[in-house]
Amino acid sequence: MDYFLTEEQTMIRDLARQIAEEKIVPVREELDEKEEFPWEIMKVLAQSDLFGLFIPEEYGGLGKGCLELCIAVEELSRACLGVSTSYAANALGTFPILLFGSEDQKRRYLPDIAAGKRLVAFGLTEAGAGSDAAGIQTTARLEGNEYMLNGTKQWITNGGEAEIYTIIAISDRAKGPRGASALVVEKGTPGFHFGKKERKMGIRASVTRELIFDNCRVPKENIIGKEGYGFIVAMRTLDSSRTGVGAQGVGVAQGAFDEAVKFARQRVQFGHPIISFQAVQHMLADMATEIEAARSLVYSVARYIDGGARDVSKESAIAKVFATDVGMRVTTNAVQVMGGSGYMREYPVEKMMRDAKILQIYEGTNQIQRNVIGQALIKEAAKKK
Ligand code: COS
Repeated sequence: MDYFLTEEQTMIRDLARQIAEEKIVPVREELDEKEEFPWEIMKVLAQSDLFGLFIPEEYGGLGKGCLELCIAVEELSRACLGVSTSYAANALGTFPILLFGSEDQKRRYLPDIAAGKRLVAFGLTEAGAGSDAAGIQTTARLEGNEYMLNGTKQWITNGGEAEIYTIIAISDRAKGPRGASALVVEKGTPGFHFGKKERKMGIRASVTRELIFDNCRVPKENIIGKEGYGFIVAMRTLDSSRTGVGAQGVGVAQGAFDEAVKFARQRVQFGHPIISFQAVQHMLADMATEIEAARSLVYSVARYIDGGARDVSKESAIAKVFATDVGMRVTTNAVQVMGGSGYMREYPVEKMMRDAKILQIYEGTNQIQRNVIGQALIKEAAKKK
């Protein structure tokens, strides 16, 4: 379907697609097997200016929006979700600075991020605070001109590889969610260490580590927004990034669908290619329908965000939940169409199905997304009364 992309958006799509096909597809299996961070590909993305897509021109970026970011993420996800996660998590970590950072922080960090010189990670989740994000225990206590950071962040994408970390911590426990603050912490700050690298079901090219803060002193000027703004910073960040997770769902679904069609045309059973059987055609038809519906939704929400909509919690949750459920269903059905071959590691759909599962879990589980949508519906209904 033609989404009437502008000439620039089409160029971004073609560029990301070319990188995906030429640089990612040939190495994705090896990256997955070795659980290796894709530094070489990150360098290519940096040289192609893709890290600067969503960063304003005044800070060295291309000044594009959510739609362009979604298009790039979708294309990379078509080839490898592990690589696209490393790329998209960089945007997730940057949003706090972009949305709430001071002019000084933007000048200090955004040009390097746009150039792909320094990678970013977002640190909210802890062992006891996943869905219950307000339950974080990491503390940031103001002592003179510094915040003293103590605690451990868990399952942080790009942990260890990134140079810049946007961390949510409690600065005043008595105030509940309003007592959280967001801080920029740089790699190398004394008292900031990395814990174990996690071994995952999928997205193995991306790295997931613990961040450990042990009396880590962070300059007071590294606070993002104001003290007490941390929870809002985190929630607004997730509102901005969840559409991109939806784009990952569209991309991985498209990648798996393409493989299933190619296979179904070649695989002969009962004397005919299996694509000639109605049972297989119907599965492919459902997959194609779902992918197009998910893409339409993700692009529409991205355009809504780029159009300047203020509160996008509900819409970004809708895009995330639908498109990532499609990602899981389509990759699973691609394995089904390909039967025993689909289950074997010599075909990429086995990895795509393993990879897709995380999309229903990270950046807020799909159950939490439904809570967010439900809460928004209650608020809207109350306003109408
Ligand atoms: N934008 C701005 N403010 C928001 C917000 C948003 N999207 N969502 C919530 N808030 C505000 C609320 O208005 C409330 O403020 P007040 O106390 O001033 O009214 C405060 O934040 C707490 O909100 P709420 O009571 O809804 O919080 P809960 O403890 O019930 O937690 C959240 C609900 C939103 C945290 C949960 O639904 C959620 O999204 N969890 C998933 C977290 C996540 O994505 N984890 C992945 C980590 S990063 S990969």
